[in-house]
Amino acid sequence: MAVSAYDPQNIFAKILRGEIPCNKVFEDDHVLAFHDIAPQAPTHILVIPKGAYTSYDDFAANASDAEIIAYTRAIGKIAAAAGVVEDGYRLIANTRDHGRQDVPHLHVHIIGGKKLGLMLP
Ligand code: IU
Repeated sequence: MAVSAYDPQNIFAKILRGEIPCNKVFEDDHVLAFHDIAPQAPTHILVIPKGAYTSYDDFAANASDAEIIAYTRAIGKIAAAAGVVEDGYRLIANTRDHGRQDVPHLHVHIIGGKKLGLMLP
């Protein structure tokens, strides 16, 4: 499937450019993480790569190994720093239309801090 073009006006692109503020949790050369504006649980953090990737499939196909390693490691480090590792948490990457992705810049949700509901399709 062709990857849809990246929209540089999406809200996370604006956050990355500093045009819109965020409640930052973590940042390095490749990754930014911030608290979700509408948290669904006591811990609800969004982790995004700094590169212009619409979705996970785009990232997996087109990101460099360094970006992929940095992103993967950051998600684990951020979950640990948020204190959710011992009790457990959920990683979600809503993807494209059927996956109900609202913001077309790859983001992984780290959700935890309470016993979560079962996920239904
Ligand atoms: P989704 O996976 O694309 O559906 O999730 C988008 C998330 O981005 C959603 O949980 C929103 O609450 C969140 N969000 C945000 O944190 N800050 C914003 O300015 C906007 C959305 I717009």
